[in-house]
Amino acid sequence: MLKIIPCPASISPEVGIFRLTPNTTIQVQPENEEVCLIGQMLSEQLRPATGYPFLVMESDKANGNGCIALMISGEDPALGEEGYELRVRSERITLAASHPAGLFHGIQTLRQLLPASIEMKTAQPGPWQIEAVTIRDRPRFGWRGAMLDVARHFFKPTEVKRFIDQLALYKFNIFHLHLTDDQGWRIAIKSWPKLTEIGAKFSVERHPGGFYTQDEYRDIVEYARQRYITIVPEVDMPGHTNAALASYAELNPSGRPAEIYTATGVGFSTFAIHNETTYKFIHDVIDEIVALTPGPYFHIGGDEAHSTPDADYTYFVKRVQDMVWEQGKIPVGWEEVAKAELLPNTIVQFWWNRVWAHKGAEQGRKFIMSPASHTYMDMKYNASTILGQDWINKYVEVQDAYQWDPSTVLEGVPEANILGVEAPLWSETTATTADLDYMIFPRLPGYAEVGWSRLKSRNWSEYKQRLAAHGPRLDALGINFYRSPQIAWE
Ligand code: NGO
Repeated sequence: MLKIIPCPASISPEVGIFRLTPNTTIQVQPENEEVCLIGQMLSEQLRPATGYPFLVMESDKANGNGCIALMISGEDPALGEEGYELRVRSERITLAASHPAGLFHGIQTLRQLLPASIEMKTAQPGPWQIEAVTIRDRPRFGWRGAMLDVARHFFKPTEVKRFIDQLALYKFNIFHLHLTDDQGWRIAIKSWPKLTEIGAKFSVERHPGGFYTQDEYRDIVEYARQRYITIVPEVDMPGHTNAALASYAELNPSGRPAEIYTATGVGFSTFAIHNETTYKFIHDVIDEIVALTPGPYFHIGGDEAHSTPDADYTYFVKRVQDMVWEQGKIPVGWEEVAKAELLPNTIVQFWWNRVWAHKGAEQGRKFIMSPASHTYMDMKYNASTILGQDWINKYVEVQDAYQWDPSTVLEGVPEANILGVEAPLWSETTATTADLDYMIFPRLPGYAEVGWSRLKSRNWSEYKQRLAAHGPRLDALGINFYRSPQIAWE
């Protein structure tokens, strides 16, 4: 059994074995810069553990022996935008896709066909061999996301990139950055500098805060883009705004600045809804972030605005979604936004409350599925998990994270209206990379499979065995994961 996560659409075993040797080269199509870059990334990926050079060579005939050939083939509707075909034979490996994203995802499969020690940073003994096989693969959903809350605890760009690498390994293509909340504002806005001078000082419990300069943010976006991951920036509003309210008096309903807040309660903050300064502010913020963000989405939050009267809330959501749309992005909001009349393109992110989510379904909107009961990576695994939360009154063990299906989460939302899956990591209780690793793994590979693999090929008792084989891989990557007793770790 091949231990690939997410499970590919089709696997056909063949006869033979391919061996990586010091002479193995990576052949890329000439004059295709993107394929060339992917070839370089593959070379860098394989070099440390093998100690082999993996020269990247341009060649238009993928028939050399002892090479890994990467190529863009013609449009193959069966592979779609992100699919790939990987052929391993004793003579060579050929990876083909209609688009570069498919090649990138195919490389992640190739990594998983090699021994776990391929992920080590220092030279390992090998041997580095792969049994012959043909894999044809493509994702079920186009939105396979994870979210990181950098507002409750700030995470440095290097820490964020580490998470992006983890997402890439499991073929995620969306990374949602929750950039602002009551406890912190994490992105520099040049026209409103106090947001970061005041609003970025702290994290929860007055732990150190921080923020991304616009260059740092741009660099994160680019790092993700090279891994075929789209950044979705979120500015949460009109609630969850205390950091902004502490920075600028004029955004408050009272006209007085709020106190800095570093506890973890929710639902107490709101922008002044009937003050034009609020909309001037939001316009500037969206404008600056949009200029740094090539991806098509902008997330307006909208959750838990318990201090905003309902009529004000719907007025606000309508105005802000219009602003996002006029500034060229597709608005996304947590399910509460469906209380308002939504633009045809506004996307609803389901997390908990079915009443509001159903309003979105009645409006025929597209959905991202993030049910807290399955996808919240800040939920405890069991009663003895030290980190994390349990407000959902349910623990989220590895099986809960894996065994659910996006198409049966919400009645009245046809599969055609489900863009996919997203797993959020809220950071009230997680302050370090080790904390993040522990809450993210080993749940994350499960979300990858929920988003990527066909329902008929998903089966918990078989998945458990594949996940068990990822233990040594996560160890090799230095990931501090939860050794769930549900899994017979290898
Ligand atoms: C809720 C809340 C967040 C919390 C999170 C904790 C949403 C969408 N709003 O999810 O502010 O951090 O729960 O689990």
